[in-house]
Amino acid sequence: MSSGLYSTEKKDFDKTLNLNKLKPYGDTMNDGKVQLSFTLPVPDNDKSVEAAKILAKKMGLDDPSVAYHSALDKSFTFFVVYGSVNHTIDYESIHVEAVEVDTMSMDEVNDYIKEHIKRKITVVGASTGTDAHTVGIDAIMNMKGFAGHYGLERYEMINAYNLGSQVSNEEFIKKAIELKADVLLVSQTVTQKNIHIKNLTELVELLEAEGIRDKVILICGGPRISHELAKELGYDAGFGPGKYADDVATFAVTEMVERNLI
Ligand code: B12
Repeated sequence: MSSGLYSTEKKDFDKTLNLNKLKPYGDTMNDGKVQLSFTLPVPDNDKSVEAAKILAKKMGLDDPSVAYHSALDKSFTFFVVYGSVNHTIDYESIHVEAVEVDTMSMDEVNDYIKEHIKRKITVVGASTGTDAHTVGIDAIMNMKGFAGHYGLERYEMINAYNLGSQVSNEEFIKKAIELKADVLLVSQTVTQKNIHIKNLTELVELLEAEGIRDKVILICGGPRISHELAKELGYDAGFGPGKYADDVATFAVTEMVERNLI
């Protein structure tokens, strides 16, 4: 059937993908459709629904519609709003500094170490400073791994030491020296008041003062860590969500060989 109510022809729809003016895709190109959710600290009523729409318009949404609203208690309301974003992005002009390695599998990393480094390497990791979050560093290091990626403890050619959380920078460095670490992994989750910047910077300064900064591969990671930020702070690499032990191991071993730290 080519016409009528159930026609599948969509001749009138915009199909132009313009990467200089990129917009969200709902169900046709350039429709700009998005969904957002938020809470307003006011009661759930007609006035607050209107307030949610006005807010959405101010955020750049055309034709916002409140698809869902629900009282969280007497004076807080949760909203789900749909609309079409009127902003566009010049996708072509975006430059992201990213770790550029072709990730090897666990077996390939082990073989690479055997062939190029010819000894087991030592990796020491921790969630440092006052940060109590362990799940990120565990995802990278624990034997059982995370999301289908085995952690570094399972790698035959890696001696992996996970020191846990709330490890001071001084303690971390002491342990790194004692274990003759080749690679240091630092996890930072809490970013309130830029505590992660302060803590990560202090670690670099202490490593420099000890004269060992250039003798180790220094990597940080966490939900708000990018490679770009890590480089700015004096780290060799930074990894955020969606990165796993194999990504980190590949970077670390190839960097060791490149810098002749073998
Ligand atoms: C679980 C959790 C806790 C648990 C932690 C338990 C534990 N043993 O870890 C507990 C209850 C203790 C906790 C406490 C707090 N938490 Co909390 N917590 C969370 C929660 C729900 C999940 C975090 C998590 O486990 N993610 C899963 C892991 C796998 O993801 P990930 O860390 O991003 O790791 C991946 C990558 O980032 C990367 N990665 C991470 N680390 C590293 C390191 C290296 C070297 C590399 C290469 C890669 C890498 O690899 C991982 C896999 O891809 C988040 C909210 C959320 N949904 O994310 C809040 C959250 C992180 N917590 C938060 C806060 C504020 C706190 C507290 C300060 C609350 C309080 N006022 O007391 C305290 C912190 C106290 C302290 N001193 O640190 C905020 C942080 C806000 C901010 N940006 O600063 C969040 C975002 C909640 C929120 N929305 O407000 N928390």
